[in-house]
Amino acid sequence: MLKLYTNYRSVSTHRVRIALNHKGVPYEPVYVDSDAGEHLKMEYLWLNPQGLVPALVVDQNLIITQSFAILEYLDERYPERPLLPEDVRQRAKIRSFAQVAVADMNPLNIVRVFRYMRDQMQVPFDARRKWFEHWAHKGFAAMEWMLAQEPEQDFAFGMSPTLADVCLVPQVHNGLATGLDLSDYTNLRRVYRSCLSLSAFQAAAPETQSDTLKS
Ligand SMILES: N[C@@H](CCC(=O)N[C@@H](CS)C(=O)NCC(=O)O)C(=O)O
Repeated sequence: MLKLYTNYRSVSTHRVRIALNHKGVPYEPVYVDSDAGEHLKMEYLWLNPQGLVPALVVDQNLIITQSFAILEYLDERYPERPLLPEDVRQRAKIRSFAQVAVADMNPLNIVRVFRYMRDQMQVPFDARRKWFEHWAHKGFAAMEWMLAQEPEQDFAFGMSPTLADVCLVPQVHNGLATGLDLSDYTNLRRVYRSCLSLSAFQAAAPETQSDTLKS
């Protein structure tokens, strides 16, 4: 069975849980407590030398890191309920949209960035919060604009979820959980609501994970 190294707070891992649930692929979660520094221990660095979650262990010869690489692997390996459509132009749009979250929003606003600012640069809390809000809104505003160009449908790019929705939902969840005002992003909120009506998204939510319930 697939093993997913995960933790409830990780936006990147949230994406992977959604995709696994959507595909109906069973997996064993292995919880990595980043507050306790487990992600930086040698035992975990063998799996992901970046010291970041997620890591997906497929078998002893294949460990996949980087959530987007994992998402694409899952979509190719389990083609039922595809997360990318046939149409090559639509695929390009979906990837562009998803990468706003994956490549540009999330990396600027993760724990190691804030720890570095706090511990190595002595950046005070208010300035760190300003940084967080600035880069989050830059990304959300671009995504909102991209969706505004599309016909209004249940999901970001059509009538079923794609990688766009898989990458949007964890980012919006994180924004809401950290007190960002997302009221201006009407299209993003509409798509978020549609996604949350699906069990694949509900079962992937941070608040339903076993490591959340323990802490
Ligand atoms: N580009 C990587 C990013 C992974 C990443 O940033 N993981 C975060 C959680 S979302 C992490 O492990 N953070 C630990 C830290 O910042 O110390 C991916 O998409 O998998």
